[in-house]
Amino acid sequence: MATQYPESRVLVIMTGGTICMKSSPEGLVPARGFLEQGMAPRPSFNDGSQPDPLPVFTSPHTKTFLPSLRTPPSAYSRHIRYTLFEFPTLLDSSSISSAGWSQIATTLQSNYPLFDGFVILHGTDSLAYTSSALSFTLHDLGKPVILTGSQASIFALQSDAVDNLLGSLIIAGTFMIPEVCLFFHHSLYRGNRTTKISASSFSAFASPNCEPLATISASGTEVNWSLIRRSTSIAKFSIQTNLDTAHVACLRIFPGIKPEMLDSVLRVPNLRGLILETFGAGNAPSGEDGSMTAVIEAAIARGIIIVNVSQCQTGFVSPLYAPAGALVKAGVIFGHDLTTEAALTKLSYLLALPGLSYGDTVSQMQKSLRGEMTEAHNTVFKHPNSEVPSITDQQTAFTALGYAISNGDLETAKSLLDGDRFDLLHFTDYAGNSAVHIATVSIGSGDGGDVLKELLSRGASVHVRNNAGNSPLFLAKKVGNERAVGMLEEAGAHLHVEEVEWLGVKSPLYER
Ligand code: ASN
Repeated sequence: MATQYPESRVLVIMTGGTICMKSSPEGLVPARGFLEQGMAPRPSFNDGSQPDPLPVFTSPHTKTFLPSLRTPPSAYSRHIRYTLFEFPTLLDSSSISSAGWSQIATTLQSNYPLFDGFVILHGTDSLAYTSSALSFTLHDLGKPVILTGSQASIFALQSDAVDNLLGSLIIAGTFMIPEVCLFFHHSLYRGNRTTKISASSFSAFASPNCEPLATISASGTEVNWSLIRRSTSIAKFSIQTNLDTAHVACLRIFPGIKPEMLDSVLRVPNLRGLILETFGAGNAPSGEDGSMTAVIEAAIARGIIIVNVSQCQTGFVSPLYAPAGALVKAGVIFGHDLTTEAALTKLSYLLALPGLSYGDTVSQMQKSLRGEMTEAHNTVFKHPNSEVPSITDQQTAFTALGYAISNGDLETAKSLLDGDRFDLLHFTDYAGNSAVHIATVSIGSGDGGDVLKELLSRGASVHVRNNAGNSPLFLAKKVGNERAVGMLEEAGAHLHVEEVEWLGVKSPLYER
């Protein structure tokens, strides 16, 4: 059925969790048939238009066509067209492992050019771990990846499943937030900042040291664009699989802990790293005559990386008190405000990176790689005179940017982008054209390409489509601007499925 609104394509990946569970004699277990039984019968997930099946790679070399559905138009005048790929084995998320994270990452990589955004359905028990792990695993991500689940099954009479899933679908198909996020109970969080705080409340997750990236209310979705991170390296999306969770451990310090207990964990054969959950601002007992500290020093001398994170939810670890100072002297890395989930998965990720030396691992551990920790210089930009720039101000600034881009005036473009209009990178004109669209059609053989390069190196998205559904790459190909085509492809751009048809390009990705 033809529709007057554009559509975004979203792939929903089902890994299991309560959201799809049904009762069994053993208790709740994951059940198959989520799209047909859980989504298709609900009008908010299905406008009744019966769209064609969509191609999905169920493994890197196996493409199948899976049934698709379309939501009614959202408040953003857009349908979300989606399909759902159920993993062959559905898990209670307490059984997730590094292999499961690799399976998710590989599925995202194979299907990356086919969809505008991704929603991963997952149990809540280990959701914060998986969200953290994926944030490191996915390199140069340019599209939204949103993890969600629910506290009650979608088949239960009273459940949070519909709200969590619908909110995730709409955000993934509407806003170009190129991060691994966790959406729960009306809030979108940076995945690697989250932790599960309730075993039963619908408000099950918190992000204690980072504000939500977006919130949904009756007045719509408010995105906090100043917090959104964008990859600023001009590179294509790639993945790192097989995180080394087998050689890291986590230990919570408690009053009365004995040095032998710590020592026996640190002597697990082939252990490479330990996350030490300490008291308050990073303190641990030094033991009688420094016996605890001696155990730690000896382990570090054997090449084990020990990371200090706080048992407290907010604040950060620092060598303010003498016990924490002793840990610094012993060579323990201070994880600032990392959650345990982020610290554990980050260390597992770094240990899996090929060719990373011990020194590099230690130094990467202390840097923010994906916004997982607050760095001193990581402050959110706020203009002193204007709390939030008004829409008219932004439009004026964006128009000025458009002129600068059209004239190939790099200096003016830079000064506008440097100013207080940080979100000019995601702003669009009345036709939905972003700065990258404008640069793409403006650059010639002269120095105009510098402006496009500048935008890309500031993290401007190559995947945003204008109101006509066109990506910057499509425009560049249409006008035969080879220079722009090259630059955009280098930054990971690809044609959207409908653009392939319009241009008459042959692509094995989309053919049956
Ligand atoms: N045990 C479930 C899981 O994590 C909990 C949930 O999804 N609410 O798979």
